[in-house]
Amino acid sequence: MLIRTRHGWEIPESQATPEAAFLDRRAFLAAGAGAASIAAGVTPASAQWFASSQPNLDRKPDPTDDLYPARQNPAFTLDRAMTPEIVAAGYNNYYEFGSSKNIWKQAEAKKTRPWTVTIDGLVEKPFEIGIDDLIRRSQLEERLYRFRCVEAWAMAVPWTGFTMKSFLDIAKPTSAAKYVRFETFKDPSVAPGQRQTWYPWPYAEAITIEEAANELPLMVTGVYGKPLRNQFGAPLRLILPWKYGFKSIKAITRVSFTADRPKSFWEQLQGAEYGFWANVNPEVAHPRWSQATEQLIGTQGRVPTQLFNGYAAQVAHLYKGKESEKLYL
Ligand SMILES: Nc1nc2c(c(=O)[nH]1)N[C@H]1C(S)=C(S)[C@@H](COP(=O)(O)O)O[C@H]1N2
Ligand SMILES: [Mo]
Repeated sequence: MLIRTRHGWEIPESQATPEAAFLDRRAFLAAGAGAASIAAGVTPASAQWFASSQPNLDRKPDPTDDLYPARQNPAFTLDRAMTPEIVAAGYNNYYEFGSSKNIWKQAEAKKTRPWTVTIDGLVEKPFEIGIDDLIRRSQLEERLYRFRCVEAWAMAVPWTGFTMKSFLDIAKPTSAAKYVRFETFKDPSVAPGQRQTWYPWPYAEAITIEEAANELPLMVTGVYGKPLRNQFGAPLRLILPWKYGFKSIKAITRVSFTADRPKSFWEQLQGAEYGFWANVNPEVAHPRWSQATEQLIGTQGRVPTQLFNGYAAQVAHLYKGKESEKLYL
């Protein structure tokens, strides 16, 4: 993603960090000893840096622990190995806590209880709901999804959550609602990234009501068979597996239904590179890099990127008649 400094220098995340080298070190460490050929590239300094940043997978009790693991929905299968938890939990984008991938420690500072979600805008009646009420009113399931960041890295993860479709039944939008806008908390006292006032905090994202009603969008409350860790966006985030990862907003505090198309965080920052639709397409390059292939984090491998990240059967129909729009940016 874009990193904006006070001076307006703009460096894409994929060029700002030597990602390939970083990932190879991670793969080596995650695999344990024995990968001598990979180890050859590890300098003492970088190895030490990596070791000191490896995520701690210990967990504190969570009020929803009894709901995990949830039943896995067999309709969603993978064509690749699952990304190990130790890899996914240590390689995150969460700009509230910094612009590096290594934010798991900083993210632990965020309290995720009490947590209220506000539902407002074009709904029958605006209301607030406590996160534990919302989770217990919903049907949790586990789904294995591919996940593709706009920076051309990818992972495969077992998310747990409830469908956005079922959330619409709770929220009760009116027939005037055309878009759903999601917003993250704003608290610069615990999220140092939010002291960078040139970003348009709070992080916000939006989809159409038709996209929201599709079977794929998941309101995610857990991952790897347990409640979400903070770095993944606890206690509630969205997952839209056919879109670039920046659409999958973390730490949701407000869901608003609107008639006009909202502008997202990244669209406000750099609309020419990060648009509203952001559907994955290997043939439409980002203005600064190709999207044809993707790096599977935790491995040495790159694989071809798939149209709609492999979910065309479920979502391609949503875009019929919209071909004049920038559907893949
Ligand atoms: N609130 C918030 N949500 C966010 C982001 C963020 O910085 N803040 N980053 C996005 C981007 S760019 C990606 S790729 C995914 C990363 O999700 P992960 O860390 O669980 O892999 O979260 C998305 N959701
Ligand atoms: Mo991303």
